[in-house]
Amino acid sequence: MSLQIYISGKYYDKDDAKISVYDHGLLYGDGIFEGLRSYGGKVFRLQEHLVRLYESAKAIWLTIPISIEEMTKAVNETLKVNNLSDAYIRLVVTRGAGSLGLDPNRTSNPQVIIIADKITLYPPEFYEKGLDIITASTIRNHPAALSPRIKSLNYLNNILAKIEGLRAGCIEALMLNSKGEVAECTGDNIFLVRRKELLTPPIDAGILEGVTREAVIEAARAAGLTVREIPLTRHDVYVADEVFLTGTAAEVIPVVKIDNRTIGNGEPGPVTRDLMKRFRELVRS
Ligand code: PXG
Repeated sequence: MSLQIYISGKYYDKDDAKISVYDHGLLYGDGIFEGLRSYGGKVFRLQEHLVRLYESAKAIWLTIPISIEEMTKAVNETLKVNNLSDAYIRLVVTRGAGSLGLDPNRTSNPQVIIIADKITLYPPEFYEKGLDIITASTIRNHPAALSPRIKSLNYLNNILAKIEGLRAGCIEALMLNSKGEVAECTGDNIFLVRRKELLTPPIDAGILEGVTREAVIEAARAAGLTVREIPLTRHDVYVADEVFLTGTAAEVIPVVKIDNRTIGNGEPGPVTRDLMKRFRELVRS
């Protein structure tokens, strides 16, 4: 049986899962999404992801046609229908099909799409040796233009930075905000370790409030580490003892080089390794 895709209450074979070319999600990137993961059949922090989804919807004046409880059921059911236990889940809510023109009042029926597929992981050597990344010249969206807290279908800001990274041979790229402060990577949040303290940019640096970021902050505090959410500069990154990234896809991944500068001694550090281990235990618990 081919992969079953959920679209607004019905399941379709992967090849038959289709959305109108008049959907404003396609025409204007007018919609929102979430990327989730399940481990052993259980979706990690499903409620947190769904709260963020419904808040993103509210921020763009989009009413999701089903309740958060119905969405919870639909996500779990999509996993079951596809017999998946360790999976990547992509949830998309579009504004729906309408006439041409920006006006969302001319659309009807927002579409809810749930794709549950096999997860493709980064090669293990990235976790063992650490990533080499660059700072992109593309700055993160200004929060007053399009808040990075909204996980919208407008991901071109991140894609442009990702292309800069890829063209430099890196799978991730660091993005700064309009003040020149460190914001986040294209699909991951960033943490520094400095003198046994964990430092990460605050939400008002213009970043996505990552679910993995929150889980790592909790795990670090439970392990007795001090965690501070403070504005950071590239200087802070370059002189850090350790750097790592967090995200649903990457989990916790060390960074050992940024802009051709070696971080710490050039190897994943002890705090990063410990948090990688704690995170793996957390998602399996
Ligand atoms: N910053 C940005 C800009 C992101 O898009 C994160 C940080 C990490 O957030 P979470 O909640 O995942 O810890 C993200 C997450 C995909 C995909 O398919 C993208 C993300 C997550 C999962 C899948 O591109 N972005």
